[in-house]
Amino acid sequence: MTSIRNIMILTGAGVSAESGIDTFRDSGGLWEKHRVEDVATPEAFARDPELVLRFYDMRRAAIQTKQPNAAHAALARLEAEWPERVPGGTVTLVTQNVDDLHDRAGSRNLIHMHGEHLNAWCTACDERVPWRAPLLDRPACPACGVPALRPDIVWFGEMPYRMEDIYGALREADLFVSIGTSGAVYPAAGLVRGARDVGARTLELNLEPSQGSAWFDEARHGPATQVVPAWVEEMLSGG
Ligand code: BJW
Repeated sequence: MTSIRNIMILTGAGVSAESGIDTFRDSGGLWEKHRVEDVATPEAFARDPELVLRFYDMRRAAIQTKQPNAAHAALARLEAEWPERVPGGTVTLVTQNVDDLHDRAGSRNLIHMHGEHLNAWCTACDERVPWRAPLLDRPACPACGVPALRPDIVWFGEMPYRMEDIYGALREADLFVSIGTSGAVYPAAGLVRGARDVGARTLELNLEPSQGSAWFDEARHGPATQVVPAWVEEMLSGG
């Protein structure tokens, strides 16, 4: 454990499940109720913008009623306290989640690789603006005045955000931890192999084995609100 200095953590929908936010691929998850091709591609938005905007307006409103859970809190605590345990050590949190629960729990070295529900992106002037209200009524962009705002969400076929920063942090990582993700969506699902290539240890914390489980040195299975705080406590106590 003492040889670990830099930690990279990848989170997915499972970390927010116990806050009451639907996952995508579990039974009862979002993709059982909505076809991916109808709501999460640029082609879907071009074909039926009202359907897509309504889907995201509903989810943007819903996340504002949810609260961070013990797993989000534990990861924020790890980021704050890790440099006291290992001087110069860093914790980089990369989330696929588009909710703001890591932000609200206090994580700061945080990358939202698939975008954020609480931003809107203007396709006319390319500005990203904080946004909490519906988009269905096509409001004007506060920056340029054109009614061309879309959800600031990375849809299938679009490039995830800040990949250079993510690969940069991965190259420096001594430990890679994947939490609450099915390992079904790339390039996020490939990060564990990148971590192995640079010699980092790899750990999966998930409710059940993910699609990429075989790539991890170690896996611990259970609800995020239990396994994540327990792991963080272990790291900070030097276990
Ligand atoms: C718990 C729990 C609890 C439950 N405690 N755990 C063929 C092969 C390979 C790749 C491709 C391919 N065809 C197309 C592609 C590329 C495509 C892709 O990966 N497709 C796959 C489906 C095959 N990827 C893309 O298009 C991406 N862009 C891209 O590749 O650009 C080119 C590029 C090239 C080179 C470098 C870089 C880029 C973009 C992907 C965008 C994904 N967007 C979404 C939708 C966002 C919109 C929205 O929110 O509506 O992001 S998809 C959706 O899946 C969302 C999530 O972030 C993402 C990952 O899901 P996640 O988080 O893993 O959730 P689940 O539900 O799958 O899993 C939850 C897990 O939690 C489960 O394991 C549970 O067991 C567990 N769990 N409760 C702990 N209490």
